[in-house]
Amino acid sequence: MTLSNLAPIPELYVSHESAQKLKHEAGNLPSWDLTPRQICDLELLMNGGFYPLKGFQSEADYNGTVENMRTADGTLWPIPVTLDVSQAFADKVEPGQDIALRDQEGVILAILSVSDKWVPNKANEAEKVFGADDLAHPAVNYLHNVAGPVYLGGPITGIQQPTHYDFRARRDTPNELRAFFRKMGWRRVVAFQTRNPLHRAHQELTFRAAKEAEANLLIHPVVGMTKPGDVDHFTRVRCYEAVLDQYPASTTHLSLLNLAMRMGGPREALWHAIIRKNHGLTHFIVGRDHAGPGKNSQGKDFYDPYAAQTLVAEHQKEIGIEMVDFKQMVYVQEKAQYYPVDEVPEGSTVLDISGTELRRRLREGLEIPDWFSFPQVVQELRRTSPPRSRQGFTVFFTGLSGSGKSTIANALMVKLMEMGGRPVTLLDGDVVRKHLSSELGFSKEHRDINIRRIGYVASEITKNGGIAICAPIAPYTATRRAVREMIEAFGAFIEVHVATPIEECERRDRKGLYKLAREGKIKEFTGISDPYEAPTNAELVVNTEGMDVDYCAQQVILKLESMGLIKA
Ligand code: PPS
Repeated sequence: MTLSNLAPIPELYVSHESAQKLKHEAGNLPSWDLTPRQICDLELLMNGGFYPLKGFQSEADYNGTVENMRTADGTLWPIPVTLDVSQAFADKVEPGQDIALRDQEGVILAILSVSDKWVPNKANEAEKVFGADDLAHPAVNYLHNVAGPVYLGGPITGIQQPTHYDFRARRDTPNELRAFFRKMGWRRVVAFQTRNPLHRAHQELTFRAAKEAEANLLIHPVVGMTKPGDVDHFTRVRCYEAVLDQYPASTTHLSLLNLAMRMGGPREALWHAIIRKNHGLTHFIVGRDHAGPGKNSQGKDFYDPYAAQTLVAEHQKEIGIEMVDFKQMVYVQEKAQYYPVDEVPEGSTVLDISGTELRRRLREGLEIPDWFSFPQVVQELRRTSPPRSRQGFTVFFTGLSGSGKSTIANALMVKLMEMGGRPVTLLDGDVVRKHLSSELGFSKEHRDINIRRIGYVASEITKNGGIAICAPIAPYTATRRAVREMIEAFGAFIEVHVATPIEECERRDRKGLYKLAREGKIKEFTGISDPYEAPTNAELVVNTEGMDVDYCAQQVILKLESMGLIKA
């Protein structure tokens, strides 16, 4: 029978006095401002969640992890934990040097003694770790479009843990959880990993899993980073708290895990199991399509839905944690009860609501039945996900100079203002360059900064329930995708490709810029001496050739209506 060894796990922190001293000394070191994902990784490195790693992986450990899920000394470790940095920073640092790692406010959290610096083969990392070099996978997209080009590795000296102001009482380090289990006399505990709100099926499943394993239950949701577009963790935690009452008193605990998920399916499930072992758990629930990222660019699932269970089953002994495999629970109408899908009485009516269907009902303000979820959970979800017609959104026009973006955007703005209900802001290319980006030129780097600024402002507007209309050229696919992700975290993103052909734009030449560009007097001019990567998956394509502006704006209005964003 599996019982936990609840002795403390090694952490990477130095004593309080040494930390104070180190902090002073570290002021003179080159310092790296950690990204949100790196802060999550660092926290788990320092508090033992990633035991036995002692820092960001060296090149040899990284290679082993990528190629065969083992670090150089043979330890099972399926997901790379590396410090990606910019080329400019990498040029300033050499192996043998110490660097200070700071959070986003500039607080020094740790010192990294750099032992390795290398340029990774990202395509290979994507293929081996995530199964495909396909940008539809969020971690692959992160790897190519967010992560820096150079990796640094080396041991960490922990100075202090990252500060969290939210849900402090619900966050536990591995040693805090171990101490809690010791204090409660819990020697068999099963963890439930989740990045979604809990509904009745999950409650039923976790309750059964705990019963089967004769164990206490730890609801261990991820609050670091999850899949772009997930319900935000503030809402989720309020939902988890509401569900806690549904379990028998003092059998169940809720603790938040500041992990940055990669959505790596089977490898990620294995990683989750190791992390749970480090938190003092004896059992771990692995469900259907654990940590699955959804569909690939061909519309197929990235992973076999049961590959995660197979991989964890193969390694559970080595990790020292027992897998409890998730039987999908479905509601049987005649019995008014949940059943594992393989135990449903013959001939009965099975009811289920998929995640997509739930989101549709929330979006459209439709009924969510009591058999599906708890009233408090539905109420929380409705509070943060009002129907689409009351949410913020962004209409993002992209197209060549002179394609008609600004004209349609202006017409759209006044039509939306005429309808009323939500504040409307127009972030036109030229206007932004005057007020937000006046120091920028038209190099690739500057265009990217410009578009990201627009994306940031639009995401804030969207988050706060307004309508942002953007109309820059935005010539690069990767940057448009980054903006889409920033915005989709808060509301809808409608990309409108104003696909007026270059010949027509040049014929119009409303600002006389094409002529100057042809004469070489304006450099890096989009469509002439600089690329325009046309969108392949825009929500709407309009061509202004021979069309009047009003008609084009009307097409956008119809699109918004069909998406439920405005009411007829
Ligand atoms: S970008 O690429 O999205 O950052 O461009 P954007 O901010 O939309 O700015 C485009 C406007 O700047 C004028 N302009 C140029 N455009 C493209 N390439 C070069 N080199 C250039 N130099 C100046 C041009 O008037 C664009 O406005 P629109 O409304 O698109 O015609």
